[in-house]
Amino acid sequence: MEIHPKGSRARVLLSSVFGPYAQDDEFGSRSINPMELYHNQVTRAQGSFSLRMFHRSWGIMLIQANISAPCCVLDFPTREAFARELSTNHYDIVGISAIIVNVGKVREMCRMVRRLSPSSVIVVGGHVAAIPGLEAMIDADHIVRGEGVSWMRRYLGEDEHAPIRHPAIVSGFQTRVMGVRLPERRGATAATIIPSVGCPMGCNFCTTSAFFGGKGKFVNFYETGDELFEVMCQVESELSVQSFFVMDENFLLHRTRALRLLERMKQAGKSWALSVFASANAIRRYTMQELVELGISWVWMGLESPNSGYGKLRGTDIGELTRDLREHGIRVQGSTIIGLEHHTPDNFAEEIESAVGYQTDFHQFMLYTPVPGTELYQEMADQGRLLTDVDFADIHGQYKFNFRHGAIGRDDSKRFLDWAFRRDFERNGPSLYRMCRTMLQGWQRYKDYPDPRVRERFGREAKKLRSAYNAALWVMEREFKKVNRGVSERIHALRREVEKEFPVKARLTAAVLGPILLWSARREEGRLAAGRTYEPPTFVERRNWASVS
Ligand code: B12
Ligand code: SF4
Repeated sequence: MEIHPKGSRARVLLSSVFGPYAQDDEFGSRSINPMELYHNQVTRAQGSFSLRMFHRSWGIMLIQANISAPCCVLDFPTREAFARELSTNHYDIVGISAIIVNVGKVREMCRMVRRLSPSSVIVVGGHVAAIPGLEAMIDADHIVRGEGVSWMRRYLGEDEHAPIRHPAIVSGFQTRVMGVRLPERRGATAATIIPSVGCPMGCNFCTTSAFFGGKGKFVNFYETGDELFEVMCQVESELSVQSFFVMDENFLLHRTRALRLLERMKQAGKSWALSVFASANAIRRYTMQELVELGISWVWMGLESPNSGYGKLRGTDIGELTRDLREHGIRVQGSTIIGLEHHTPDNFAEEIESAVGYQTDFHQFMLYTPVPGTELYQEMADQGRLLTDVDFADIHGQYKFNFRHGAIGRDDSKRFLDWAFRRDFERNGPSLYRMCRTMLQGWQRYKDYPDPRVRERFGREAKKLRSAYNAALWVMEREFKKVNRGVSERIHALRREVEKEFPVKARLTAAVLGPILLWSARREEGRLAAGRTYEPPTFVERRNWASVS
């Protein structure tokens, strides 16, 4: 492979695509597609109770931490900030990171680089690279498919097999709920850890699996539980955290690594909490005791319909599994796909009712979407079912089908999707309430557990439950009377139980903080109704910069 003539002395800019994001514009921003994980695709129908926060662009942070060239990461720039960076600093390489929906922005950014920094080499990476024929759509010098750290190291003439240095990443920031922006105390937010990319299960629609090699393939940054443990200790001390957002598509699938991590955690007395993504078949390979002792406190899992035939669900009673997890204090984020091949207008409501019936703490709904690069995309293309006039900016699973479904029309796909979100909210209540319910179950079950690490973890959660969360329950109970009286009564019962567990503190906070939160939640409802949106701030981070002459 070609190496940049300046090697490690080349100056590198790594940028995410420009905002603002939560608006409709000609570059592909969509108001329906804000830069907020939960509000975008999980809690978006939950009004002021929606959990809102931003996440940094971890791919370019990881690349920056693993090259020795002087490198600037520009995250969430505006077009003006991107132009300013290009004009005020000389860059030999400009790397742009994007996903498919943002291809229009990549095109514009390449154009800007050619104009403002004509001698820069343009490298485009991330999921956008999966678009067939991308070379003809954008003016870039290199389009990188798959893992980027090793590519960039090779391009700079560095050792691509050197150990991966993990950056200290605070997983989310500017969190707000019920109109209140949560204080950003050091150590209060989980750190992101990225053990691998890709997933060997290779479900036909899965874009992350396909991008990193497909079925049977993935890239491990940390092979063993020992390596992972060391990295987590390093990040723990850098950020003073005890909880981790583990960004691995199927963390529990790597059982030997996970169990070795557990061993090391036990030896060192680590009371860590882990939020993970895992498929049902992977979760089933652990006992509840193992999961709890490993600190699994939140799990994101696919709940594709039992009639869909995906291997990861085979032999699993999803209702029982999700209930079990919650009863052991593990919050469950379910993910349901709308518009699978067997869905019809006749069976759709029943399928959603059964998914909603799992009562997971969070529930993501996504349209079945053939995304470029996946097996499903190829199948649909071969069958002539892809709709060719859909803008890439609208292919993300939260708008309308980009293919011809056998029984459901395009406009109906959107209606069904919106209905699923609404139904989940109305039937189960705000996710914030459901989370509190699971946390209480965990506390009640494990407060006297023999392993002090486990007691300590549930104790930390209980602290939140008896303070701000109980005040939030007080508000939700009131506000939900208008939506579903039955749910409001369930919230009331939960609040009573919390107050029985923590009689003084919980009652006091509900009485003092409750009315303030109620006021702020109502104010937020007003703002949202008036069209208020939220955008992440721009980050500029330079590394190895002092060595630049
Ligand atoms: C965190 C996250 C977000 C964050 C935003 C992060 C950000 N700052 O942009 C939030 C929550 C806001 C978000 C939003 C959305 N997301 Co998102 N997100 C993720 C998630 C969970 C993790 C990304 C990550 O950091 N991975 C770990 C890093 C290490 O991997 P990576 O980013 O792929 O980077 C590696 C390579 O791609 C490559 N690389 C990346 N950039 C570059 C740049 C250069 C120059 C080079 C050489 C290489 C390179 O090297 C990196 C290291 O190997 C992924 C799922 C996943 N498992 O990756 C989905 C994912 C990226 N999101 C996706 C989607 C569709 C969306 C949304 C449209 C929401 C939706 N409807 O689903 C919105 C779009 C928002 C917007 N307006 O742009 C899809 C992308 C699909 C696709 N094929 O394009 C993914 C893959 C989820 C999925 N399986 O469907 N997302
Ligand atoms: S199990 Fe999940 S992450 Fe793995 S391929 Fe299937 S959908 Fe993708």
